[in-house]
Amino acid sequence: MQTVSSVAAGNHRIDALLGPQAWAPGAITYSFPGASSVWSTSTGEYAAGVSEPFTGFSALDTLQQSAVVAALAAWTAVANIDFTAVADDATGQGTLRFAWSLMDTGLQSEAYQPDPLNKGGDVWLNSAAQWSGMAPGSYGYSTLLHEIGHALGLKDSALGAVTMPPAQDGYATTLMSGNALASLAGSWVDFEPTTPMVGDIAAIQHLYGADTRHHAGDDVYAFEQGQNYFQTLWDAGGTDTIQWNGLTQGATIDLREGAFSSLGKPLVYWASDYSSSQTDPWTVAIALGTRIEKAVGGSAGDELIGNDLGDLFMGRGGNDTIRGGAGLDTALYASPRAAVTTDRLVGGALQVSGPEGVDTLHGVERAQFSDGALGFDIDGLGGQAYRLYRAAFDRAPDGGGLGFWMYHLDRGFNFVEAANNFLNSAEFRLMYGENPTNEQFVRLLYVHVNHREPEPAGNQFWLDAMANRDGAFGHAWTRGEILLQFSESVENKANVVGVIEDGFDYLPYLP
Ligand SMILES: [Ca+2]
Ligand SMILES: [Ca+2]
Ligand SMILES: [Ca+2]
Repeated sequence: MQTVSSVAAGNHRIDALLGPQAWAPGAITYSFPGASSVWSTSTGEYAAGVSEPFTGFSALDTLQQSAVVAALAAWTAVANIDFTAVADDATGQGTLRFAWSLMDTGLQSEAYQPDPLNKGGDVWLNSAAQWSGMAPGSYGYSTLLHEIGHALGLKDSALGAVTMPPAQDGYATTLMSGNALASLAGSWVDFEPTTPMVGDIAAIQHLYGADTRHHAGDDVYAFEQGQNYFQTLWDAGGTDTIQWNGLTQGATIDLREGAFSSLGKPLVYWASDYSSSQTDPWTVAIALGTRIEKAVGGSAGDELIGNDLGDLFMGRGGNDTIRGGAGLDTALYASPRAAVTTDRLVGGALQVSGPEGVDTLHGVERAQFSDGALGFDIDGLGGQAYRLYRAAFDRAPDGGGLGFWMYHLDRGFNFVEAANNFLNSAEFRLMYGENPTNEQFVRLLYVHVNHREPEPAGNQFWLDAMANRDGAFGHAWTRGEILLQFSESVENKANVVGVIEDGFDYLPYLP
């Protein structure tokens, strides 16, 4: 099959995994050689009569073939690669071929990298080596993933001109590494990767493009206490959830690209000679370019970490720590609003206490309950909408109205336009009169927002701004702009903060 030269990505973690060639675009065939298979002995191909395929050749049994098909699928899931099974006999054979051979006992397996030669893409498994089955999680299965990586054009992470930085030269980054744990040369792990890992996915996508159809819908990735996991999630789109079903064991779920979550049994890493071991809780990574929108914790205390976008968090039972990061983040509760109390802690975090435990929320802007919601973003759009109500109407907002405006402001509705809507409302006209003069308008703002008569200098300032006196204000400020200035004034903020700092109630708007 035709090959193309690999082009460096300029990204060390990718380039450390690139072999010289990859397959040209198009479906890649594979086959399982048997007794009727033929092997080229032309120049550059297999040497006649010696070594593989002529020494100790045997075919894979059906169980082993199934394991190969699963391992191939693990690569097609992440990259724009399609495999087609073909017969392997005198009339033809696949580009990738999988069979047993008899090699040195020190070798587990080997593969020929992409090459226009016939043997390019051939994968040989050593029948003299130890194989503890080929189920996902076994060394046998990860060996298949590794050799298919070679057969597709990836190289060993520690060989060649560009090598993986030592801190990343382990399975957590790449199963093309010889170390299970990056800091421990030649180390082993009790449960092997079941998918290509973060670096492998980035490298194979660099060569072939990403699979943009894999799990493109809404997916729930559920993980169970007591189970082993070691994998990377590649998900092409949709609204997706990582759900931890732990009963007594807490998890960390980290929704950031490239980050690891601790889900299931910790991994046990062993030194190359099994003289020592260490455990590591980090088992499930999110591929670069994959966005998971929601984290659901288990019954115990969990840590849920968001990415830079708007995340959804459901801590469920236990005392959870939730870190929203950037974006408009929401904590979800099954409890009714009235069952929960909230308290803003020193430093700004929110403590939410109720039937689902005592949770600590950092950088989480909203909480949603079975029958209502709370806004915590007193400096964000929610707090601004709340203050606009207080400023315009001199009262606490009604939950439905506040929810309506938060919904639209969250989605980019112009704040001055929102203020104009308040000015034009029947409630405002009742308080300010149908057609107040500028002087009346400013005085009533002082009375309703600041609860006092205007001081002369301040009064004059607003009147000057509305007239753009001497051109000093850029333009004549509209009443909507003036209302917003009062709403976001230090004085109004100080008047309101005590009421809203532990969260302000609203009813989520459902368009
Ligand atoms: Ca999805
Ligand atoms: Ca909780
Ligand atoms: Ca976030």
